[in-house]
Amino acid sequence: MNRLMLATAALAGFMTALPAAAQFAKPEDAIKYRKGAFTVMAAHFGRVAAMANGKIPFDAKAAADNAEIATMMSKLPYTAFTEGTDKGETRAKPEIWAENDKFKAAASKMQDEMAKLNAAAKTGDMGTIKAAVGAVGQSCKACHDNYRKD
Ligand code: ASC
Repeated sequence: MNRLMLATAALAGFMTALPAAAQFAKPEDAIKYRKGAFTVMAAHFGRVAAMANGKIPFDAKAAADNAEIATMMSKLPYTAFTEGTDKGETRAKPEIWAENDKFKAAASKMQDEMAKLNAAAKTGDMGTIKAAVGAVGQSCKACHDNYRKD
């Protein structure tokens, strides 16, 4: 391993060990990060949902691949709801910070439903996938209703 690779690996290890707030140099960076994570998650969940709703043809491998990515993405946004990121280019409501335990529970619910969808997608069974897509959609909507400005 050359020195640059060693330095990069050391830096990557250090970065993942940092507390959440320290991952972002500025509040705008955290806002951009979480929006990006939600956007990518929605794109990949949306492909599975489109199959479940008959808008695009069912392709079991594509469903499984997209569900896997959506599941990974579902883990990312929430470290970026740090203090001071309620202002700026964001539709995040103040309730996220005022009732943070409830927000975290709602986030966790979405992550659980997404993990179930991931498992369902691996079965290749459309009925199972359809039910799981519905549950994920509900969990997305619950947070939008309570914690996102229109
Ligand atoms: C999606 C998507 C959302 C949710 C939400 C469900 O496909 O991008 O944000 O489902 O619309 O109500």
